[in-house]
Amino acid sequence: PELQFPERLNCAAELLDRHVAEGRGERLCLQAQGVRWTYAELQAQANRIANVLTTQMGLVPGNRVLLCAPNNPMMVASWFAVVKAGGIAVAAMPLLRAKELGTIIEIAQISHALCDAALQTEVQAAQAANPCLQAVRYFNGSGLPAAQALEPLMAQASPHFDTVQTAATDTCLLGFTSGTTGVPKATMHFHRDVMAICACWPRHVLRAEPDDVFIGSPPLAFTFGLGGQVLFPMAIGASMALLEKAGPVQLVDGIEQFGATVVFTAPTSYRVMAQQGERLRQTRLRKCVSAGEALNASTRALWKAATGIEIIDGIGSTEMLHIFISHREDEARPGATGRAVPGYRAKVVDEQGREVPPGTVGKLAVQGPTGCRYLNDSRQTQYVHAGWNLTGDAYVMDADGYFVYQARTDDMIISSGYNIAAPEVEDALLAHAAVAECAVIGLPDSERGQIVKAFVVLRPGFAADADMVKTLQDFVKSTVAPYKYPRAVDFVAQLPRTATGKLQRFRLHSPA
Ligand code: 3UK
Repeated sequence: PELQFPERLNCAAELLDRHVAEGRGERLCLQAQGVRWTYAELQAQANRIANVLTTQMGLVPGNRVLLCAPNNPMMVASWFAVVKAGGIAVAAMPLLRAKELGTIIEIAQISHALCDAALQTEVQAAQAANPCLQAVRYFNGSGLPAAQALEPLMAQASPHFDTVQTAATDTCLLGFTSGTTGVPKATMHFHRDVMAICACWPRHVLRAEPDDVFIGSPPLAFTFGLGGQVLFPMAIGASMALLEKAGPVQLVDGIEQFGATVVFTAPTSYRVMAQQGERLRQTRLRKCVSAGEALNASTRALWKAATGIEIIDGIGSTEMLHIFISHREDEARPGATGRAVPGYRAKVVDEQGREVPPGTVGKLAVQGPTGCRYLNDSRQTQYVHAGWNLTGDAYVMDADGYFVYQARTDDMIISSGYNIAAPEVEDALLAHAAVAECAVIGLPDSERGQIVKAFVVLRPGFAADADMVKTLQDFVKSTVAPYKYPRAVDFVAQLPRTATGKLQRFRLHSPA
């Protein structure tokens, strides 16, 4: 891929202004409930907000701006406004409470905020506790005091704004890690990084067209969602459809209503949506991307049977900004995440950082145009070793360069000397018709060191009793090596997940 960028580069100019300048301003850019914006319209909105930020709110290049909203058009316009003005966009998950917002405001030294009025209570409480946050405006509200509403200022502002000529290596966004463990970390990404992710995975793996309509479930504060639903469609002049609530049901409705052709969501969501296979076959949907968690072979097969579409799996991370191992749908290998994305290199290493032969379990190491840069965080050295990013995942590479996910390195269970990857047992359980969702952990055991314990959410109509435990144990023994079967099984109503839908196995270790 072409990864040479000029010294002066503003990714908002590349993704938004360029289309208007080159005569594509009247193309559809963004749809949402009751909204249809062309590229020119999104640009005008972003420009008005950029003018408000710089002339009314005192923003100067380099300032960090908190963006807090569900996935809606004003969130996208605000993102482009901040980046056009040379600011740094810091998007926060819409469900965060004042205390969590306060942590982000403090770590990122946020000076300005543009937030959805629906989240005003929490943002106001966070602002009261964090004086570095000086100027806040709310959008999408009705009856807000004039001193707080964004739209009245936008109405007076010019729809023209000269995008700030930032350096390619200026930071344009801070992404916070999803917090499966400990205090969140802020990762810094440059204008160049945004263009680099657009030049790698979407061009070589996704291969979407300008007439594609992108849709998805992840919040735009999650770089998986930002890339898949905003940056990638705009890089090719395609369009996005935004959903404020994007559970599996709303997502199927949205695909139908907006004529979406490309969907980004997580494995759990595919499992539920697969029940609507007949309906989905009547839509324009043609490309389905899964990331955030390992995609089980059974979920891939279930989706293909329901819709006829082969899922494009990909592993990415907040630290790397987006996907670095993936595969085209015509090269999918069930059970494998894929191969290194053009532009990236990947290998499996041992504890000493030496590459291990194909077929051996080890730690995943990746290198490419993007990579981990934590903001003021000593944990940088845990992620980056000798120029290689260690993602914290255990992987095996096969002879063809396909990478097969095993577990988070913390989720390898060692029982009586056997290495057991929690996700492999989950995969085996999920293949049973009674299992809706499940999570597997290693439980401390005086005799075996650890034993395999499963938490299972049953599908409606199945009884959570001792017979079911035995049925599931026998089922696992019949499909994977018997020593991997769950010696303990608990039935639960739901599993602990992060705002981005990621399983929090650590919370199952101490069910407080
Ligand atoms: C896990 C996967 C197996 C893996 C992300 C695409 O998930 C994203 O970022 P996060 O920082 O988490 C990173 C970690 O999540 N993971 C993600 N995708 C897969 N494991 N198969 C997968 N396909 O443990 C990784 O280290 O929240 C994903 C694009 C951008 C992202 N930020």
